[in-house]
Amino acid sequence: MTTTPVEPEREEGLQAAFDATIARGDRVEPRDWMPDAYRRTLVRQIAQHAHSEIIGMQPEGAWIGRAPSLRRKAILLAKVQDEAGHGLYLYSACETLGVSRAELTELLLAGRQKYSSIFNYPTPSYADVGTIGWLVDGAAICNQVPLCRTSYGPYGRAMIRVCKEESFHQRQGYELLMTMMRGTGEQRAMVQESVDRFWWPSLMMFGPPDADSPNSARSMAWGIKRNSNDELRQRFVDMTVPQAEALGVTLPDPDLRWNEERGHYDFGEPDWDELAAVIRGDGPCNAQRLEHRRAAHEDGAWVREAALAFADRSASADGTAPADRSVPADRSARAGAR
Ligand code: FAQ
Repeated sequence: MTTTPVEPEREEGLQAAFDATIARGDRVEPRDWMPDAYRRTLVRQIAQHAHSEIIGMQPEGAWIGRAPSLRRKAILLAKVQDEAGHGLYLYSACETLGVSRAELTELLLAGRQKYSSIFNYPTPSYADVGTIGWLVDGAAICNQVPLCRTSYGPYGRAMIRVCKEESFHQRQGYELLMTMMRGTGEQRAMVQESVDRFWWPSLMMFGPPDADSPNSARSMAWGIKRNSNDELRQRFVDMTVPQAEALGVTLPDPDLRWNEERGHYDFGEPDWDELAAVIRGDGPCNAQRLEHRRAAHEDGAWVREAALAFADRSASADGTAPADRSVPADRSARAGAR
C-alpha cells in the first residue's frame, strides 16, 4: 500500500514521529505512518523469507516417503509442515503491509521475487535431511533470532514463534547425524559427504559480504536488520565449529582455525560468484524448484476456489458482504517486485 499523499508539513511531522519511534527502539505497527521505502524494503525481505520457507519444503520433503523408519518419517513430516506454517505466518505479516499472499505468489512464480539460495541445491542422500536441520536451520536461527527485535511489529512477533520451532529443527538434524555417526563406516561417510556439499552454501545464506550488500546499511538504520551479513556469518561459524568437533565431522575449509586475538574462528572465503549465479537463477535446482512450486500452485487452484466459495456462502448466510478481492492498479509497486 503506498501511503496516501499528505501535505509537506504534515509529512515532515509524520517522518519525525517515525524516526523517533526507530530511535527509541520501539515497534512500528501496521496502522502507523511509514516511509514508502521502509514499507517496500519490508515487503521485499518478508516475502523473500516467506517464499524461502515454502520452497524450502522441497529438498527435505523429497525424503518423507523414503525415510528409513516410521519414527523418522513422522519427525520429517512434522518438520516440513512446520516450514509451511512459517511461510503462512510470514505471508500474513506481509499482508499487514497491504499486499496479498496471492500477489506475492504470482511475483515469485514470475521470477520477480527471490527465495534463499540454499534451496537450489540437491538432496541426493538421506544424510542431507540431518545436514539441512543442523546447518541450514542453524544458519536460519543465527539470522532470525536478531529479527525477533526487528522494528516492524508483525514481522518480529512472527519470528519469535518461528525461532522456537527452528531450534527444535536444528536439534533433530543434529540428533539424526549423531545417530548416523554412531553407526557404520558407510553411514559416517554419508554424513561427511553431505556436510562437504552443504557447508559453503550454508555460509552463503547470510548474503554477500557487507561491502557488497546494497541493502544492509539502510535496513540496519531502520532497525529491520539488527546485524550485518558478515557479523551473522561469523556468529554461525563460531557456533558450528565446536558442534562439528563433537559430531566428529571435518568442515571442508583448510583456513578454518581459532584466532586467539580476535576471539573468533578465521575461515575461508565462500565462492561469491557461485552465490551470484544461484541468486540469478543458475543454481543446480532453480528451474526444478520453481517448476514444482508452479505445479503445486496450479494443482491447488480448486482448493482455493472451494475455500473462497465457502467463505462467500457463509458471508451471505450471515448477511455480511463477501470480501472485496479486486486488485488495485499499483499492486506490483506495492509488492516490491523487481
Ligand atoms: N539467497 O543487500 P543484501 C530458512 C539477495 S529461511 C537469495 O545483503 P538483504 C528456514 C538479496 O535479497 C531462509 N538471495 O540483501 C528453513 C538482495 O536482492 P534484492 C531465508 C539473496 O536483504 C530451513 C541482494 O541479494 N531467510 O532457511 C541471498 O539486506 C530449512 C543483495 O543482498 C531469510 O530470508 C541469498 N542467500 O540481506 C526452511 C531471512 N542473500 O532483494 C526450510 C530474512 C542475499 O535487493 C528448511 N532475510 N540475497 O533483489 C534476511 O535476513 C536478508 O534478506 C538477507 C539478505 C540476509 C538474506
